[in-house]
Amino acid sequence: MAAKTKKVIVDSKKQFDAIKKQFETFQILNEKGEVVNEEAMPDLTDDQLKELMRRMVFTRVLDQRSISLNRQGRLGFYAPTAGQEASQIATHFALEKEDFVLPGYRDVPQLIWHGLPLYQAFLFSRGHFRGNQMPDDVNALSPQIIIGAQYIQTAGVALGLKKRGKKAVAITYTGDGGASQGDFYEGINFAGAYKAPAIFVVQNNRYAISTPVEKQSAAGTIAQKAVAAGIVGVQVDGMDPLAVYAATAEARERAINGEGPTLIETLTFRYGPHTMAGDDPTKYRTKEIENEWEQKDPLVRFRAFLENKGLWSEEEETKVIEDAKEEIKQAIKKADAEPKQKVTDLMKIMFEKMPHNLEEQFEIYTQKESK
Ligand SMILES: Cc1ncc(C[n+]2csc(CCOP(=O)(O)OP(=O)(O)O)c2C)c(N)n1
Repeated sequence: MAAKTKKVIVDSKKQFDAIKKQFETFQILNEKGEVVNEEAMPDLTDDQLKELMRRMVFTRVLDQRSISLNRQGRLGFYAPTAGQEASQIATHFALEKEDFVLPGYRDVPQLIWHGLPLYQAFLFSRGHFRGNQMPDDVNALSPQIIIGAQYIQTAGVALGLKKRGKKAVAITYTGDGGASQGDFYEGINFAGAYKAPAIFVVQNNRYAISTPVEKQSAAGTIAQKAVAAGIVGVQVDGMDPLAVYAATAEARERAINGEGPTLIETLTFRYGPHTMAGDDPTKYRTKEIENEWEQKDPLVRFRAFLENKGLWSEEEETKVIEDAKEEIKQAIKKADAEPKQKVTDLMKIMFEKMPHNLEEQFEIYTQKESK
């Protein structure tokens, strides 16, 4: 039988308390849109503040329209984004065009703001290969479906940027569920060891489909997982666009100055279902929880902040909404006009040189399609 030690080697409470203190949630705007952290206010012009709001409103409209287009059978795969606009749009707002974006399936808005034409985003949703072909001037990969895999790819892309001497970063996104994957740990660890200019974002929307974050990990925060990788970690109020922007801008600065990657955990919530493929959130979360999070809404909060500064009005927002609806309408038309994809298209884009064992099948399909 093992003898009981007399000395307390680790005071577990002390250790956990110290970690908790280190990863307190960073916030600039409270739920009412009041500035509670003046010294952390990012240096954004009035026009930039308005542009950030415009992009978040556009993204909310896009979400609403995408959900109804999906219900009409006009879109395929769709993962709702409402509630997560600050986490998505304000992280992206801190980037430059030369930065690389490696999104997950819920991160189509960041791709659009990075330059992916909207009609191509709709084609992605329809499983059309054109939706996965980034234009040459858009530094991005198409959305990753394998949970966490983009974290490893980001470490590699970031290291590539560093080796080529580029002053640019690679940013990636996953959810709280993704932060339990092996790929997540491998990605942050590798990037840390090589001081690769990466920004790893975890949008902690509290559920991995129906699994609550409390069942995901015993760690008090996801941000603290950075410690084991020897990188900087920060937990941010993910419903506060200014805090999200400031934390990302600072992470970018560190990355391009050779100080290595940052793990950013944004505390957020998705109002809708996990995807449009039959998930029913009422089975795993209460109306009270949903109401509680809706009080924190990033658009409501940022609108109040801008209105107080005399920078936003109802008319302005109505115009953004109407313009967004029109843009979406035109993009759907353009997606509808795209030629249907053929089996031979898929085979052609998959291989630079067709493997000989597929050549026969390629011939068969070529003949079938010509009829
Ligand atoms: C490797 C892998 N395992 C399982 C799945 C199935 N799956 C799709 S989404 C999902 C939950 C992911 O949750 P989270 O990372 O929290 O992101 P969220 O969808 O909430 O944004 C799972 C398990 C998958 N796509 N890939």
